[in-house]
Amino acid sequence: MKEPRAAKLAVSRRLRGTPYTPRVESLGVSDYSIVNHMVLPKGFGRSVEEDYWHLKEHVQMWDVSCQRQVELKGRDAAKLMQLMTPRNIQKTEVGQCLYLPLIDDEARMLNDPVVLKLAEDRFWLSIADSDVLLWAKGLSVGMGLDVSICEPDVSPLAVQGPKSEQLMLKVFGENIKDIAFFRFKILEFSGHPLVVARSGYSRQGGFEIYLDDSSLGLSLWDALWDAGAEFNVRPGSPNLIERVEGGLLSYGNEFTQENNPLECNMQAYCSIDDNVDYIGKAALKKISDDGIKQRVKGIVFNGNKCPPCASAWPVFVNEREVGQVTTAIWSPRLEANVSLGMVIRGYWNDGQLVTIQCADGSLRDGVVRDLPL
Ligand code: THG
Repeated sequence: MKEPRAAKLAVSRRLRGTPYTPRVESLGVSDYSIVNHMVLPKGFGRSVEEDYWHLKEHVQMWDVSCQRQVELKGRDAAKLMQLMTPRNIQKTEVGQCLYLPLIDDEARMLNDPVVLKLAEDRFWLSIADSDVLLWAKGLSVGMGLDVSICEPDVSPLAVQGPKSEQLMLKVFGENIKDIAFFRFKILEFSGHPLVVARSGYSRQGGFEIYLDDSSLGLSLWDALWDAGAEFNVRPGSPNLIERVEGGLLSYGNEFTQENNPLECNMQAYCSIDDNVDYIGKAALKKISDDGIKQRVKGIVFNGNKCPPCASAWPVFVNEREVGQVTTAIWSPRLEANVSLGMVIRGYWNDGQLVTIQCADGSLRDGVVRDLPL
């Protein structure tokens, strides 16, 4: 498949806006992506490098409403949740967030959501870019489960960066300090209870506010924005340089439905030899017994700033193709190009020398690295 070239997206109701869209637009959003049929603001007229340094020093507000929730609620909610993932969720507590793979009967990756356990019988799957709702409904109907499944009106707003806690303290009070990493609490905003988690798609620390009433979107944005003025708050988005350096993978980029969770470095989230049962377990056990043939690694490579990676670039060792780069960008901190990609067995060790062929045809010397970079 060939990547599309730069043309404007024709917008329509089908490409959904978010509760924060009016503010994002008045702050000068310059680039959108589409995730889960919803806009994801990606740029505000500044370079990715400038946004990167700002994110590592200050605090940013990200409209990540496109991390839509799939809600499972009812007597069989926990049963369905466990059927969908190889991660053992039996000991998960209410108030916990869990990053986990969703796989199909062939142990292929369907999504990698952050799951929130809201109650013993209620879960939110905060999804990456694939239609999990349809899969969950199909399973529920086909298996006759007692669970209701919907996409609720919930739009996460991320506050990320080293000054995020100071900012959040001003809006939500001292309770913010009691939220541990990958835990959430219900905190009040304007008399309205909101789920607030210490999580997010960066390695700089931060929070995600799960706004469950779109009509409060602008007042929530404004309260955070006003509180953030003294911390140099800016609008932002998941930052490509920071994400690659941090080894945060993206469904549809680093891995797709072609891959299994072991190839995606998710072995810690795969229960294979105990008695947890889930769809795809036999297939995953076979893959594990046979050994995987490739896995996601970091690759750092030379040369000037590489072009954007909108299609997979081949990776070679002595003329043999040993993998592909799926995301690549110049890192101003490492003063080298950093990338993520699949590398085949025998060539995936830290320190392996490789050659990358970029979209512009240039050949670059590189080295395979363990993540994070
Ligand atoms: N936040 C929420 N939903 C999301 C994302 C998010 N859905 C889509 C996408 N991002 C999912 N991808 C990731 C990848 C990594 C992490 C979170 C979401 C992450 N991982 C930590 C790690 O790898 O160290 C923690 C894992 C753990 O302790 O379980 O944070 O960003 N709401």
